[in-house]
Amino acid sequence: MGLNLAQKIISAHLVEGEMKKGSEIALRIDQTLTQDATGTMAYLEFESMGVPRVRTELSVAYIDHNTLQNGFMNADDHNYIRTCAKKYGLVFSRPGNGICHQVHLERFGAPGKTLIGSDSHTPTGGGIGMLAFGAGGLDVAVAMGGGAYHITMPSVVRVELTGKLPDWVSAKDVILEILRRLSVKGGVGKIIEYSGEGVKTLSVPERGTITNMGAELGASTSIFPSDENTRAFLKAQGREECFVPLCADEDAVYDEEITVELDKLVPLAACPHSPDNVKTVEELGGIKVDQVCIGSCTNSSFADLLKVAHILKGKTVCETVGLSIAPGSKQVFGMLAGCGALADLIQSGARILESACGPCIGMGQSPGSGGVSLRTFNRNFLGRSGTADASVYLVSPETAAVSALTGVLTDPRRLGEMPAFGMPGAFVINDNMLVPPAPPEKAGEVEILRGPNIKPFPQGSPIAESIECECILKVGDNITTDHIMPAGAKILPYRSNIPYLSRFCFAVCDESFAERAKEKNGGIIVGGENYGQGSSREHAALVPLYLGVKAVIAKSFARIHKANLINAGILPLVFRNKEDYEKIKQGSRLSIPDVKTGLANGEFTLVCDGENIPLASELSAREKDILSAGGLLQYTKTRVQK
Ligand code: MIC
Ligand code: SF4
Repeated sequence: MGLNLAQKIISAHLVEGEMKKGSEIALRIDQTLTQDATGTMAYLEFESMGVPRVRTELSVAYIDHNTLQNGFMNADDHNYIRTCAKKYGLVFSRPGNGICHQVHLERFGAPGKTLIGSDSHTPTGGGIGMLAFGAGGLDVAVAMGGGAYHITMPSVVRVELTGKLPDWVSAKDVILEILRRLSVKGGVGKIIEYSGEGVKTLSVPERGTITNMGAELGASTSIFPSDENTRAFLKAQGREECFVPLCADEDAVYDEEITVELDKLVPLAACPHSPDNVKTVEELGGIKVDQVCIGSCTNSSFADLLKVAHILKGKTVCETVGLSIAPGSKQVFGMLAGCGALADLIQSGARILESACGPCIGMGQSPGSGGVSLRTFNRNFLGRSGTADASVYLVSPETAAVSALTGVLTDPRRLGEMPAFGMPGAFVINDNMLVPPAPPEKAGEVEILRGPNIKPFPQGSPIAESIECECILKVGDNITTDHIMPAGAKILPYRSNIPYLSRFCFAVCDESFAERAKEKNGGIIVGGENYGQGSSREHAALVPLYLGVKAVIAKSFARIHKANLINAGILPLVFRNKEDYEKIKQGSRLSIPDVKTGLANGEFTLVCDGENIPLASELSAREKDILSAGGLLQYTKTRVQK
């Protein structure tokens, strides 16, 4: 029986376990990446492990999220990460060099390699045939130290692409269509593997758009084969030597199969406030638009922005619309300038932002109150734009650009025939913003700079015999880590200061949560389905830990957040009978007697206001040991001591 592509890369990197769906496997990790909003914590954790140098083939530290520098905090964090990179053996991508996923695809991604990154959109690397996972900072720290990455062996879904995209319909519409069909929970526990004739019609950056937003499906990762288009991209990036052809065996077996007919697709939009709330641009009609933002790790490649420049050339942005554009990398930015397209963007009235995440994570460009914002990004969660009552629609760059001109949501197909926007034969290569690490013999001389914004992080304690507390918060389905630990310009600068961050925990759902949690000395949180979807930020576990949260009981969990809870030493428990969710109220008195036995056999009894509710834990033997020890750091330290 043949192997699919995901299985081939997994088997080449398997260090523990069996490639059996649902069982825990450990993978050797070739490359890691961090960004600055999760990176400070990851390097603090790496330092506390006491490993002198990274042990991967390549580790890169990017600065792309917190670039507003509104106060000393961001710059302090940059300096901390820069000096850590120098000392511990990482490449440092300076602020201004671009968004981690875009730059990684351009300069480092290589087919067949494994990559983990402290950012949920790390699967962008699947566009170049890597097996790339988003992970919590601590998992990345362990991988930097040479440790394996543990996951539950996912099932593999084959998405067969047939035909070719019509004019003005693009890669964004492909992934929006898949989100429409599968929902934000549809990819949980799965790897999405693309194949079929349609694959050949998509370039690596287009594939990257699709694998990037596989994160919104909740998928473990997404991957494309490595073929002649991959070779052409690597060659144009001056890295043809990294090319290896890779695809599934002819008789490969998949757990599920779906087909997407590219030629039948139309321009789509994800409506507020979820990436799977997808409708056609046509059926939505001419909604009035106040703002358009183009960029992010989903849609900011050179080809994307060339199309935008072509649409805007010689025209003026509608007078009631604010258009901002952030090129994905210095390479993209520089090439737009070189070919004159940047001048077309500027002349149209677009406001050009630096190459960074920017508005995607609420760092500026918040829409006005009640505003409608069209964005080429990947997430439109409530409040993420920085304006609580804004309506954010996720669209392709083509739809965004034409709508910026008309002032209403507009179908780009009205532009008529589309000129060819081929990939350049050669990208302009200038790696001067990638700083190499100090050679090992000089590493001792590098001083780590720690500004006052960098505070120690909370650490878990060995599992308690029993838990007695209150249900301090009850929330519904699909709670994102943006709800648990919001980002945005006011909060993001404090990512290395957990005590300060804790004031904003769950503020989107309940402004009094943090105060209450402190007053009551923590407690238990109750959630619905897919609890913790979205961003990989481990702050969504570390901050609740700091506030005294002992356990989260949910109908189901999102993968990365569940791992982060375990790593922090917080028990993730699920209802045996989902209807029991209704029995618990915020403020209910809860107790879990005999936690240790529960952990050992996976069965817990929750006593809620006198009634017994059966709970379960879905944990591997290793995860149980981590929770017993009080988190991954304690677990790793005791293993090292032994
Ligand atoms: C995001 O898109 O939400 C982020 C900001 O990139 C996060 C990481 C973070 O919270 O720092 C992610 O996707 O993991
Ligand atoms: Fe940055 Fe947005 Fe991509 Fe997250 S989703 S890495 S914030 S551009």
